[in-house]
Amino acid sequence: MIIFTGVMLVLGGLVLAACGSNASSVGASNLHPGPSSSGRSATIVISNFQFIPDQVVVHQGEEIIVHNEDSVGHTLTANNGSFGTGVISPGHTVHFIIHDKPGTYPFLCRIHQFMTGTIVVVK
Ligand SMILES: [Cu+2]
Repeated sequence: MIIFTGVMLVLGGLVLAACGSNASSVGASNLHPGPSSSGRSATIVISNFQFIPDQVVVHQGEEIIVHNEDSVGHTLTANNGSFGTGVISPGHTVHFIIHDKPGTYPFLCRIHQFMTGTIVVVK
């Protein structure tokens, strides 16, 4: 697991380096909130039974980071079941990657189905 993480960090560094030169030309990059906005990742925070933001635009294969700030567990699950985090415990963060083809993917929390949002996947 440690080796795997190290490889991921190396790969992440390469991706960052590869993207560095054209980052300013990627218009969608400013749609990604949070501390990871400069890399190929998007962050969604769950707070007060809401996904913040409730709409994110990501590139295919981009990492999505979900942090649960609430005191109860939540999930972020595609309505069509194609992706999902499983239950995120209070205070925990999960990372996942969307491999779905470009399109619009509504999602919800399976536990609290009034919690909804949308992930838009672009090339
Ligand atoms: Cu929930």
